[in-house]
Amino acid sequence: MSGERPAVELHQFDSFWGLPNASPFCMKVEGYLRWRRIPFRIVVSSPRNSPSGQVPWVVDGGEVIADSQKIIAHFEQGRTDALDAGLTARELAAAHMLRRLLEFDLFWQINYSRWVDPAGWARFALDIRARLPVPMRLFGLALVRRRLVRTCRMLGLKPDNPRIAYDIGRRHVDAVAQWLGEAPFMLGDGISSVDFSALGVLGNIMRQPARSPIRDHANGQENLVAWLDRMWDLAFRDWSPPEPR
Ligand SMILES: N[C@@H](CCC(=O)N[C@@H](CS)C(=O)NCC(=O)O)C(=O)O
Repeated sequence: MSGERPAVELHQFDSFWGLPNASPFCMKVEGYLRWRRIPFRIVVSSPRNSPSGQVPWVVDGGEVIADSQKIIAHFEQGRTDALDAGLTARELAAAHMLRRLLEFDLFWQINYSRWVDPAGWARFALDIRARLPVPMRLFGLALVRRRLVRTCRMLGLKPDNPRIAYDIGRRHVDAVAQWLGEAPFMLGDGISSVDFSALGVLGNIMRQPARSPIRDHANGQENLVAWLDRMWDLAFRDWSPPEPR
């Protein structure tokens, strides 16, 4: 219809592994757009085509915005009920620290458990190979893996020592669980943007199909399970995994 705002384009990876997205940053933005009921259409894209070199990015009425946090800020701008608007300086500082723990430290636990831990890679490789076009399967995958292994090593997450790597991860999970306590949301009674960071990261850890020490540990925290159920219901209640291709 003329005059109607065109749907936002959400450029991201295709849905994979029974998750809305196997990238926590893509799942964060998709979860946010669904929660806000902002109409969008997914354009399956690769970081190679992104203005920032990473997914996700959105196109909103010709404006291109990359980076999950900037995307949320873009849509929250000017709203009377803007997420995070009522937070104190101390709560904003806590949100910043929590987001860093989730999107840096726990993000690398996700990469470690899928791409680097030999047991995790054996399973993940089977599933990812089956999804990729032949050139990417033959050449690209090994390059991506080599890069992720190198970064994990620098962070002390070594392929030959999963016990130490997951000990580090368990401490991150425990810190998030302790912080949350019995609150309904990460910063207390009200939802805030850091809940969407956590939805992408903890959703990816706790609801991926393959078991891993970090998945099992997080799913052993009752408050995290209840929080994830709550967030999933708010954001992904209407979502169902696409038919296998
Ligand atoms: N700060 C970015 C991080 C996005 C990100 O790391 N995306 C990953 C996929 S999970 C990516 O595109 N990686 C490709 C690369 O860095 O080359 C955000 O919040 O959107």
